[in-house]
Amino acid sequence: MTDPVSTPKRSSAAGGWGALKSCGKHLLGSRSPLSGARALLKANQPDGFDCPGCAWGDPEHGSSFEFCENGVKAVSWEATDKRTPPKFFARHTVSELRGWSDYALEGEGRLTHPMRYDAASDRYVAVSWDTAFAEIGATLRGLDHPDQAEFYTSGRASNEAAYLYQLFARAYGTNNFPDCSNMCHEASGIGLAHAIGVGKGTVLLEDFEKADAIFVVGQNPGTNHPRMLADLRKAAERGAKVVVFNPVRERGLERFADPQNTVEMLRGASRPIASHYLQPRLGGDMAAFRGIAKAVFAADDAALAAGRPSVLDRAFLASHTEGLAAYRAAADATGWDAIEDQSGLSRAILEEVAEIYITSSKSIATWAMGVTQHRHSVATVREIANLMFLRGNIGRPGAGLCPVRGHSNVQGDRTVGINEKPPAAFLDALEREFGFAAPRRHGHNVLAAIGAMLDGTAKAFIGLGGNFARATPDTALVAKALASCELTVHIATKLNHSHLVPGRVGYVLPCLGRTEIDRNAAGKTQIVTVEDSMSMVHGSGGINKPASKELRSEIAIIAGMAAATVGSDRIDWAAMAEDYDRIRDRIERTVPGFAGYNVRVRRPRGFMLRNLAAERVFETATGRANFSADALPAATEHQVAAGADNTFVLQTFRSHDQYNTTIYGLDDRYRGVYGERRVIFCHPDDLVTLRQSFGERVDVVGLHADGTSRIAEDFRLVPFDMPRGSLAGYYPELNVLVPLSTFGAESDTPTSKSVLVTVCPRTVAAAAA
Ligand SMILES: Nc1nc2c(c(=O)[nH]1)N[C@H]1C(S)=C(S)[C@@H](COP(=O)(O)OP(=O)(O)OC[C@H]3O[C@@H](n4cnc5c(=O)[nH]c(N)nc54)[C@H](O)[C@@H]3O)O[C@H]1N2
Ligand SMILES: Nc1nc2c(c(=O)[nH]1)N[C@H]1C(S)=C(S)[C@@H](COP(=O)(O)OP(=O)(O)OC[C@H]3O[C@@H](n4cnc5c(=O)[nH]c(N)nc54)[C@H](O)[C@@H]3O)O[C@H]1N2
Ligand SMILES: [Mo]
Repeated sequence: MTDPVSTPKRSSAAGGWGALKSCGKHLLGSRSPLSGARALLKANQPDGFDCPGCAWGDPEHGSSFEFCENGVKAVSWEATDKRTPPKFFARHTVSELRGWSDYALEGEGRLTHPMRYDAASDRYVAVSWDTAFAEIGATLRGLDHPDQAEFYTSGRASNEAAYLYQLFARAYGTNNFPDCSNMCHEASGIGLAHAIGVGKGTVLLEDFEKADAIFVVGQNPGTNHPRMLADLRKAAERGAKVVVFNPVRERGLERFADPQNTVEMLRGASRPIASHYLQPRLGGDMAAFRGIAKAVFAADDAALAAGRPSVLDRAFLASHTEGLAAYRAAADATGWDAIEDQSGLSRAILEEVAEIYITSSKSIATWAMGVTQHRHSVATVREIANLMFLRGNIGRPGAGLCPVRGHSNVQGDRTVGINEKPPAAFLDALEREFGFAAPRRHGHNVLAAIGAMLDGTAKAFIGLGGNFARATPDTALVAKALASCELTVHIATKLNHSHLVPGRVGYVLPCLGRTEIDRNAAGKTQIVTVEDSMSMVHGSGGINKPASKELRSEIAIIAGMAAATVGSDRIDWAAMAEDYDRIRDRIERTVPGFAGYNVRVRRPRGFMLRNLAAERVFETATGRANFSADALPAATEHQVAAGADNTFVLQTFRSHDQYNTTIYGLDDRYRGVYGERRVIFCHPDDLVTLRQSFGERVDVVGLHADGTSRIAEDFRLVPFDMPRGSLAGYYPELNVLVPLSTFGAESDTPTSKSVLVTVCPRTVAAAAA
């Protein structure tokens, strides 16, 4: 007999005392309670630094300290007083460190010295900055062609660092810019560019104060954008409807206790957030939104037949959009059976949501990785936009589209030129400004870069932050790709697995973090700037003493490599590194929207990059907002899995104690998991069957038939409120199952939220391996 299945004990509401307690623990655990706490008081303040946690906007930017548990973790993780000095590397070979967990590696603390890999001893050994720059420059210059180098960016880099980085790579001669955004919101950027002419959202924070309905699709803000919860909660309190689409019942979207509200904290009270919680099947959102649109069209037909006013915004549709008729035809052609089967949601509930949409005068749709990491993500983003267009929910107060970004400056990095397909106008501007011939060939994104390293056409990998080897699919193949390079360079704050697969020449270069004071040679402190999800650009200046005297800013490191690679005749790299105002002047002259950059960024809230779509000016090919009329996918992975025995679709998501590949702790409090990460969530009925067949711990085996076998070993099954036939577990441990061979149409984003798998008993998979 197996135990009766009960869902695990979860904390009763998101936020609240659990969050405060957890903060204390993380501050103490970081062994830096004082500088950590001091740093926190300066997070997202006008004279402080931008929180390295997430990209949610900051309200008054300065009126009150915005409390955020996961912001605390991000800040204290960086402000730790633990160090990973050269003597650490002397004690451990790289092969040995490869056996450590991500958690253990970063747990050693901040990197302190530039390190070079020594193959003979299999150890990293300290070197001088000059030696590092000279060898990196010589190796890059020695390649047959600049396109043999890949310049990766993780979205934490400031505007100034990112701009200098793209300038370096382009002056060297390539547009190879694989970017974390390729694995993240790429589908939002592409889908929105087609739909509204700009790959960014159209709402401001204040719009959340005005909306009557907010659709929150495929995201878990309780963990990943905690400050967003406060805005959702205020909206819910005003009576706005918050309609959630998430296969998994996430605690943070159900109830939230605001740690800033003293009365609420003392009473132990919490507030409901979601008025409606819909649990679509994985990849079922496009079908769900198509169903809602169908119901809106039906309501409109009925209104017109009865002589009532149209429920659509006819004036907006006529003057500002293109393709309504084709979209209507596509909606008519999509049957309810297909919609119900693919979404897993009933027609009745979708009609109810349509009614909410129709009765709301202002609606916002927000989304994140649950939407963007499927094959049909671009089509899904466009379907969300379609629905919003129907009632003119764009470009007016309280209404609009809001992709909620991941890394704190991933949006800004794209704005200032981290783009493997740069617009010609930007390259023209660079050429005018700097007087070199910018490369015109489009470059590599993440998947193309991995392919090029694997087949030997790429020979150098430079990483501006991030953890490429662990964030990407097919972990073993990517490790092989990196290790086969002539040159690997990682600019980083802490040690991670990407550093442990060095190329023939391998460097790890330690940099200042955002919380640290950045002084130039003359002793003047420097600020950098970032852009949040609402296109607000503001300054960020660190306040902590640097973790080591040897650290340099990302900007100084890029300038050092650039000078050693392309020389300083045309571009005075050192001068820009000496005074970041000079970089901002260059950005102002080459990127639209930055007029008066150095003045405006020193104002308390910074400034907003004008987003024309938010003013109903659509810079698309048609000059209008474009409907799309895509058919639903023939079958989602969920539908494929449903037709076969012991076949599931797996999504990989984040626990409450992690920041991407950085693991802060082993708990996932809101989901009731403590002290472990090797868990697979499944529906309680699926759990009963699986447990009877295989026992408590299982292996998970990939089913994408592309010639690569994939096994994730030794996971504990945990019952959870989610659809049957789907599984969920943590990234990056499960990236061994995510195939390089499946990716989003147009976006090339790995399908991290729909991986076909089967479950095996521990022994069978181990024997097969
Ligand atoms: N503390 C913390 N903050 C972070 C991060 C972090 O790791 N830790 N990461 C940052 C980054 S880079 C990013 S991109 C964001 C990520 O923010 P999220 O997108 O919230 O990240 P995930 O944990 O991947 O959560 C995806 C959510 O989508 C749901 N989901 C999965 N598949 C589907 C689907 O098919 N349909 C629907 N409707 N829902 C689905 C999952 O159940 C889960 O709740 O957060 C940023 N902020
Ligand atoms: N299976 C699966 N895979 C995914 C995802 C998923 O949901 N599922 N999500 C994807 C998403 S949304 C993203 S954005 C990517 C993230 O991919 P990345 O951005 O590559 O990964 P991170 O884990 O954010 O990078 C962490 C490392 O950054 C370095 N670092 C931290 N702070 C700084 C700094 O200030 N400067 C510098 N130079 N380095 C710093 C540290 O060394 C740390 O080890 O992963 C993607 N991969
Ligand atoms: Mo992301």
